[in-house]
Amino acid sequence: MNARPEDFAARALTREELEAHWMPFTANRNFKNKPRILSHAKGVYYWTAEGRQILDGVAGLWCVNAGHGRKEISQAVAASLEQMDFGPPFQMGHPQAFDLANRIKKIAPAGIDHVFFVNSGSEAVDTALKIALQYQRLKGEATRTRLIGRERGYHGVNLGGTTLGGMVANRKAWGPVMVPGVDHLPHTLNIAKNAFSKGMPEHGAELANDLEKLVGLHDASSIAAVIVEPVAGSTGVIPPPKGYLQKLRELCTKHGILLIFDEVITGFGRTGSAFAAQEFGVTPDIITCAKGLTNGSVPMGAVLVKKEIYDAFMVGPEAAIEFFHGYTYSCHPTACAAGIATLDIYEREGIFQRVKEIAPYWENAVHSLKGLPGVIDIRNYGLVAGIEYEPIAGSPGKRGLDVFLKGFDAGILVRAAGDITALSPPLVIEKNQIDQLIDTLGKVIKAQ
Ligand code: PXG
Ligand code: PLP
Repeated sequence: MNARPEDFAARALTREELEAHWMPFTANRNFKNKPRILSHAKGVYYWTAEGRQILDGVAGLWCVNAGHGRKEISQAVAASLEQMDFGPPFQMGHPQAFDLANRIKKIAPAGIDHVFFVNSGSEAVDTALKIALQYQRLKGEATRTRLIGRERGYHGVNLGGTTLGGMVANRKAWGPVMVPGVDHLPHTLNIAKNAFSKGMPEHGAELANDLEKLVGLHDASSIAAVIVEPVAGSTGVIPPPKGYLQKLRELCTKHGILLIFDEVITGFGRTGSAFAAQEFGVTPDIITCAKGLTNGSVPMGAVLVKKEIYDAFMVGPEAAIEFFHGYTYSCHPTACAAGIATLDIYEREGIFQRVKEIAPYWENAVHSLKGLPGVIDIRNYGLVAGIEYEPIAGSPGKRGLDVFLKGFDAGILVRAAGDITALSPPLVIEKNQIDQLIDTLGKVIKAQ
């Protein structure tokens, strides 16, 4: 008999049953002593195994942009699985992959028109780095091997992304296998100058000039690419200072350095445009994306590149493979079907435009938390926000974690990034649901 959602919810898992699954990015022992098990989801809500309704303030993990339980997606996935469960992606093709690539091209910034499929944001990042390095070689600039990230960046967990990221806990254990020749720009968070900015902060554009310093130190001829998140997400929601991304673009162009925007979180409407590149009017050479591409339903990521980059690879004997890279599950038909159905929803429901319309309401709602005990900054853009707390002396991160845990008990799902609460609800959230999220969060913060 087929399992129904209720069957999963029907009984609590024993401590022993919880043991075999080594949970990712989780305090395993703590979790298994007091598990938080979700059983089903619809719209902007989850339900726990015990039947409690939880308002999803983070779109799952920044990915369920069109809301949960979209039938159009599950039906497309089921039909695709029945038609063809798997198709080899190397030297073979299937229509959905080409269809989805064209659909993405349609909403991508002008000039970014080729798509390489992967299965996650982490794979997208490491693939983008390989593309950047080989592109420089193909252009006769093989000395350009150095890669530049930014402090407080998050670029996934594969080796390239781990090295380029700027979070010490994600890096320190793996020093010997980190990729060589990586440097970092300074991050742009400046609470002293920019606290409680609405949207893009005023101060900090000049921090892009640190790229000149790195060029002065290493020489432009050694640098292949710079990768940044247009809005840093995982490390606590850091919108770019006004003019910063433009300056970074100018410097990259001036020095022949590729600019990669990691849009794993900002892609597919989070900022109010399809991509943050369009929202901020800055076109990178490469975009990495994932998450919202399939509304989180089936794992998939993609690397989008400019025509010049794709064209640079299309040289040599026609029968020769141009890029020795790819995954067994690149452009998996099930994921492609989910992606096409998802982009259909975004287009049909005008979801990116909707973000623009509701963003002012969101901004006012999140900034209403100003003045609550311990709140030292509130940052927002599109449908994302970060609320930062004064750390408890001697216990950094405790306040952020407590808000997450107590929020869950109070019926909201938020994300803790150290002493910052990150919010990124499904893009279909209604005003009354924003009120519910912010009212509950406010009560939790007050009770700290
Ligand atoms: N780049 C960026 C900018 C991301 O936000 C990745 C790459 C990696 O994607 P995958 O699909 O490999 O996870 C991400 C993912 C958090 C959190 O706590 C954020 C992510 C992942 C896990 C936790 O905010 N973003
Ligand atoms: N390890 C082994 C032994 C493999 O055969 C393969 C793929 O064929 C991989 C790893 C890579 O797996 P994937 O293509 O799913 O990333």
